[in-house]
Amino acid sequence: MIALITGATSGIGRATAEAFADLDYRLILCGRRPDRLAELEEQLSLQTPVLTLNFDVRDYNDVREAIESLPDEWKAIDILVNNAGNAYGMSPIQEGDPTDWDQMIDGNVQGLLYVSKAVIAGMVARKRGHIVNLSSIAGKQTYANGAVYCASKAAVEALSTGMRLDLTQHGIKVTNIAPGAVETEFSVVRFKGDTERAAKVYEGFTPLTASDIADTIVYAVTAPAHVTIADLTILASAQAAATTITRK
Ligand code: 8X3
Repeated sequence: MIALITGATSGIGRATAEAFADLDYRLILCGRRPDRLAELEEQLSLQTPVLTLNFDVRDYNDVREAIESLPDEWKAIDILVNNAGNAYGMSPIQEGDPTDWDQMIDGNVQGLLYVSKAVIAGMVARKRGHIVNLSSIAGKQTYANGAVYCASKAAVEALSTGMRLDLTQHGIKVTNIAPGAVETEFSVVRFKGDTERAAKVYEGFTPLTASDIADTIVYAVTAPAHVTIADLTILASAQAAATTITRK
């Protein structure tokens, strides 16, 4: 199996890379931070063949060139994990900063589309493949001060459904994964480096970990051929809904 993971250098992407290495999948790890990619390659290539691609999912030419540059023995991608994405800023819509909005819409929506476009053609030709899109509980429930992030993840939900409608007939499975509160760099990025504010998000309850989500991705991609795990929502046990969390 060959798996390509975007946003592989941290959080859910990294945990998924580690879990896939345990399954002996060959890994194409994509990210924007070359030093982190190199470090991860060094770690995981002890277990399995690893190839790294350094590009920004928001630039279609970069994405296309990177995927086209794959050596022949790496071209037949079986699994695409569209994990790259972020939340940037959190404020009422009237105070939102359009450059923050661009980060979210360009990364979470356009980026996912660009990478998918570059990978799907080969999957269709081979009549096999599995696309895993990382959505969020935010794609199912809009919350105050998060309109644009929630909109970007609602778009991911629609794209997962739309991809499944278009690609099932070509032998391609599509899985939508919607995590709730996962403690990663997510909130530090959302709050632009304010680690105190970020820590508060996970205070008083046990949040999910990146590897909890990687486990669900493994479950989806190892399901029998006749089974598609179409849509999974994973919440912390203390979390009843996007913003309803029981804290001690
Ligand atoms: C991240 C989870 O709770 O901020 O996608 O919507 S949340």
